[in-house]
Amino acid sequence: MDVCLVRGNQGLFLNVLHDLNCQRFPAPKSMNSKKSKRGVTDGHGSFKKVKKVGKASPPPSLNDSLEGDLRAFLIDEDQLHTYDDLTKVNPVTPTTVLKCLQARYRAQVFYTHAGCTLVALNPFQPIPDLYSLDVMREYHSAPQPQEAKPHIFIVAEEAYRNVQGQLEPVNQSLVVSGESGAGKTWTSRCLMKYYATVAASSSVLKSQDAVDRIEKRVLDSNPIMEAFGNACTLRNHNSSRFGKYIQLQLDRSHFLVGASVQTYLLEKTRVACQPANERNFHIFYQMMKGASSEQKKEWKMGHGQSFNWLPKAQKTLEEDCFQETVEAMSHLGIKSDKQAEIFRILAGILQLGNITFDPPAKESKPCVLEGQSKESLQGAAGLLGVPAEELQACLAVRTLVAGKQSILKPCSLSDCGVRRDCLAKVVYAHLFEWLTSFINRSICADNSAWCNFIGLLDVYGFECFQRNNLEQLCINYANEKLQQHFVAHYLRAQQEEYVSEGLEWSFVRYQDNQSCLDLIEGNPTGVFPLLNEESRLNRASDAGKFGARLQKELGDHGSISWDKFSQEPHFSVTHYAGPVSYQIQGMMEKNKDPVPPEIIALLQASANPLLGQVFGDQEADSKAPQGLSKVVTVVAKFKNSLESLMKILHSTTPHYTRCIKPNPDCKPLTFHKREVIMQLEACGIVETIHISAAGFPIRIPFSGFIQRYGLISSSSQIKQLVHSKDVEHGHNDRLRTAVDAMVREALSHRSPGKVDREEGEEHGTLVHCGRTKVFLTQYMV
Ligand code: AOV
Ligand code: MG
Repeated sequence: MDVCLVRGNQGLFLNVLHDLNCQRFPAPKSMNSKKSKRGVTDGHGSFKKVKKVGKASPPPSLNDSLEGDLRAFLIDEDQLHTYDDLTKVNPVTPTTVLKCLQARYRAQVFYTHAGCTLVALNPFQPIPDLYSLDVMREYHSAPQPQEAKPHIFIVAEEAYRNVQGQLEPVNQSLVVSGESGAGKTWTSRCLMKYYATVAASSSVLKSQDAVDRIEKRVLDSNPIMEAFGNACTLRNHNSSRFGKYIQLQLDRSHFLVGASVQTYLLEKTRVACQPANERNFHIFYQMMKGASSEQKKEWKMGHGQSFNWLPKAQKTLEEDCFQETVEAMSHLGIKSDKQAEIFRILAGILQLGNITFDPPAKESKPCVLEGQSKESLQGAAGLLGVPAEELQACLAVRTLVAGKQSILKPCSLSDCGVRRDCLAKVVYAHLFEWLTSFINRSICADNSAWCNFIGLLDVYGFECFQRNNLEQLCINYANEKLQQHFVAHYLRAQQEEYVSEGLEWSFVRYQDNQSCLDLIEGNPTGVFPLLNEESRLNRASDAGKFGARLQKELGDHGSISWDKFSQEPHFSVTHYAGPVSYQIQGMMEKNKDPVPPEIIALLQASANPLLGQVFGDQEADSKAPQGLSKVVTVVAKFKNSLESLMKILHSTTPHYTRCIKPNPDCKPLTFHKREVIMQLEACGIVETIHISAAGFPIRIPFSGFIQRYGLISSSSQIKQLVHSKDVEHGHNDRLRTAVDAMVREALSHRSPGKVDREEGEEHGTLVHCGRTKVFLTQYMV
C-alpha cells in the first residue's frame, strides 16, 4: 500500500530550515529563498557564487540522467562533503543524496546522518584511528554526542544514554542492515567493542582478571561465531552465513555484566555444497592451516591431503586465525578435551566429503564404495566415533518400517550422496547450535544481575542471485520484516502521530511492504502456508504441482508474477528492494529437511561424547511418521524465531544504521554510483530523509513542557501553573494556551522581533502545538 497525502507548509518550512542551517552549517540556499537565488552563505552570513553542476548535452545514461537531475538546482559542489546530515541537502533527491555521499566518501568521511538513520559507507580498508580508544572516549564524554562528527559511536552512545532513561530505562536495539559485504558485521563488532569499553564497570577496570571474565568474553564470542558461521563468498570474503541478535546485558549502574546470543538460519548446506568460486566455513581452512603436525596427523589432514568439500577459491585473512579461535574457545571455558572433540567432528566431516559410491553389480544390492573411499570411510568413522560398517550401511541402505516389520532397501546412487550430505549438514548444524548455547552459558549474566539490554542485530542482507531457493526466500522475508519494522516504527508512527495531534502535515510517499509480507506469510494462502501444506503431505515432492497451486491461489496478487518464457517452475516476488525469482525445484525437500532416523541413531551411539550429547535427546524412532503433519518445517521454525525477534524489537527503542557497499568488488575507496543509488533506493533512504527533515523529533506533553520550562517564563500565571494541580489534570486547551505563550516568548528571545514581524510563520515551522503535545525541532532545544 502506498500512502500519499498532501504536504502542508513544506516550502515555508524548508526555507526556514535552511535559514537556520546557514547559521550553523555552510549549507546551500534553496532556489525558493527570498534572499538569494544565485548564492549560498559561507557559514558567516556572506554570500558566494555557486557552480552549476553537469554539462549541457544529455546522453541517455543513468549517470547522466543523475547529473541532469542535479542540473536543475544550484549546489555548491565544493561544500557537498560538509553535509553531516542528509536532511540538510536541498533538494533531497536520490541524485543530490548520492552526490553528497560520493563527495564525503572522496573526502574519506564514511558516516553521514540521514535523519533518524545513520548511513555508513564501507571504506574497504582499515582507517587509522577511526575506532580507537581515544575516539570512543571522545564520543562517550561529549556533552552532546549528536553534535559531534557523524560516527557509529554516536548511535552507540545515544542508545547507551537512552537505556539509562531518566524516568524509566528503556531497552534499545541497534539494527544494522545493508547488502552482503556492506559492513554490518564490522559495524556490530565496533559497537560491541564500544560497549565493552565504555560500559566496563570501574571494579572491572581495576582487575585484569575481571576484564577477562566479562567484557573480553563477550568480545571473544565473535571470533568463534565467525569461524564457524562465516565463509568466503563472491560478495564478501567474510560473509556471515547466519543471522545474529546479541543482547548486551547491563546492570542498574549500566555496566556490562553479560550477553546472550540468538542465531538465525545457519546456511548449513554450505558444509556439503559450496557455490562455484566460494568456500566452506572458515573453521575448516583454519584447521588445515593452523593445526600442529600432531593435530594434523590425528585429524587425517596430512600434507597433500585434499578434500572435496574444501574448494580452494580465493584465500582469505580469516583462514590464518586458528590460534585466535582456539584462544577464544579456551577463554570462554571450552576445555581442551571438548575442543579436541569439536575438531575431530569437523575433521570427520571433511573425510565424509571424500566418500563416493559406485553403482552395485546387482540392482538389488547396495551401492559400493568407490576407489579411495574406503580409507575416507574408515577415517570419517574413526573421527566421528562410529563403526565404519554401520556408517556405510547408514549411507547406502534405508530402513523401511511396515507395521511391526523393518525392511532394508538399498539406496540409489544419488540417494547415497544425499544421505552423506545430510549427515554432514545435521552434524555441523548441531555443533553450531551447541557452540551458541555454550557461549550463552559462558557469557549470560544471572537474571538478577541485569535489568536492561542493548540489542545488536546483524542479519544477512537482501539476496538476489542467478538462482534463488528457500534460503533466499527466508533471508529476503527477514529483510521484509525488518523493513516493515522500520516503516512501522519510524515513518508511519511519526506521521500518524502528527495527524492525531492535528498538525498540518504532508505525508511523504513511502513504500509500505505489507502486500509483499501478506503474499509470503498470509494465512491460509500465502507462499509459506502453501509450502508447508505441500511439504507435510506425505507424497513425492512435485515442483510443477506446487507451482500450479501458487498460480491458482495467488495469481491475482500484485506482488507475485511468473516469467512466461522460463522453462523451470518458479515464482517472482516483488520485494521492497527489488524483484527476485525463486526456483521451486527442491524447495519442498529443503523445507522438510528430513534426517533419516538411521543417521540420528548412529550419531546417538557415537563414541565422541559431544556427538552423543548433542543428539542425545533427539527422536530417532524409525517408526516416527516421517513427512506427516508432525514435521516442523524450516519455514515454520524460521517464521517463529523471527516473530520472537520482532516482538523483542517492538519492545525496544530502535536505532537504524544502513551500511552501503560502495562497489561490488570490495575495492578500497572506490565509489560506484549505480550500485550505491540502487542500495539507497532499496532502503527508502530518500523517504526517510524527507520525513526526518521536515519532522519534529522532540515531542513533550503539555504538562511535562510546562513543568520543565514554566519557571523560566516571565509570566507569573505560567510560573504558578508549574506547581498547581492543574498542570497534571488541566484541560488540554488551557495548557495549550500556556505552552503557546511560552513558545512565543522563547522564539522572540532567539530572534527578537522576528516572531511578531512574520506573524508566527517561523513559529509553526520550529515548533508546533498539537492537541496534547508540543512538537519541537532540534533547533529549539
Ligand atoms: P556484511 O556483514 O554486511 O556482509 P562485513 O561487515 O563482513 O559485511 O564487511 C565486509 C568487509 O568490508 C569487512 O571484512 C572489511 O574488510 C570491510 N569493512 C566493512 N566495514 C569497514 C569499516 N568501517 N572500515 C574498514 N573496513 C570495513 V554479509 O555478512 O556478507 O551480509 O552475509
Ligand atoms: Mg556479516
